[in-house]
Amino acid sequence: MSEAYVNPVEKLLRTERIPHIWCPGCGIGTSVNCFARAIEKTGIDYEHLHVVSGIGCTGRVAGYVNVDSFHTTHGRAIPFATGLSLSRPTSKVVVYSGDGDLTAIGGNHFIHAARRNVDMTVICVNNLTYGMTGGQVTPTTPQTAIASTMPYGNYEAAFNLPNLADACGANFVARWTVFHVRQLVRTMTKALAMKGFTFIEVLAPCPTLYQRRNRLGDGVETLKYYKEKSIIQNGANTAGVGLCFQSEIVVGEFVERQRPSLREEYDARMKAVLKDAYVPYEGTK
Ligand SMILES: Cc1ncc(C[n+]2csc(CCOP(=O)(O)OP(=O)(O)O)c2C)c(N)n1
Ligand code: SF4
Repeated sequence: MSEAYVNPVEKLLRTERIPHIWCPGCGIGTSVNCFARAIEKTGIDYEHLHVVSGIGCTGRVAGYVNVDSFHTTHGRAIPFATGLSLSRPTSKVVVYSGDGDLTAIGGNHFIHAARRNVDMTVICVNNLTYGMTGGQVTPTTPQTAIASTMPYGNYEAAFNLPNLADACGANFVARWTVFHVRQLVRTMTKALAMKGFTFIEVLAPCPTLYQRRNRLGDGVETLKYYKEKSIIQNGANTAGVGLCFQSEIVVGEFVERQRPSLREEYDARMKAVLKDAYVPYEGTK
């Protein structure tokens, strides 16, 4: 008798919570599939993996992954994760967040965690809009794009998220779209194994609120756009990877550096001042 087919990511999902809330063609689920595969590749002990989300459609990820996870308040995934990371030195902490959650209400936390190089991997599903609350403009909505709060087209300058993370000193910065599933798994695997603040932007369609309002078709149309307009440029200068409406998309692993993490800086400073009296915190097993 042939063996029953088992979905390789199934054990990383809380299947009892499925069906999930995401719309057909939404890119968040694809990113989670890649994340689950990356977790498998790293071989991380699930006991030592914590996923933290804020609020929004992407914020639901914490509820669907079958590891220790936390659904926190809007914009506050990073401060929550910072405490967790400092108190669990042997664990890997992942923040899974939407662009609005992470860089609008959560923007200050994002830049300071990158500056301090806190040990965490931040995965930002960037669908260029507030999905859950009705398609309002976010700090990443490209100029001229229509949003529910920008009916005549957005006139605000957008954040270039890889450049923001890079400028703040993040140890690792990358961007892929949900079309680039193999590359995304590889990059997630790498980031999960690194120390310090590692950041991955994942461009994903929101067919219900962004694509429809901008007459860009469904999720498949968006994947075709990602396929045709993406240029892979590993090591690209992040200053040049900003997004314009329906423009070319530069993707790849842009930054990799070995700056000491916040914990390493703390230990080094305390050791320098207190000498043998200082006992580094090893955490609880
Ligand atoms: C303090 C506070 N302000 C506003 C909200 C409403 N709110 C819930 S989700 C959300 C936006 C989420 O957008 P994004 O992070 O881009 O995620 P997406 O839904 O697109 O995945 C907002 C404004 C809230 N829950 N709490
Ligand atoms: S509203 Fe947009 S982001 Fe939210 S589940 Fe639907 S397609 Fe995805």
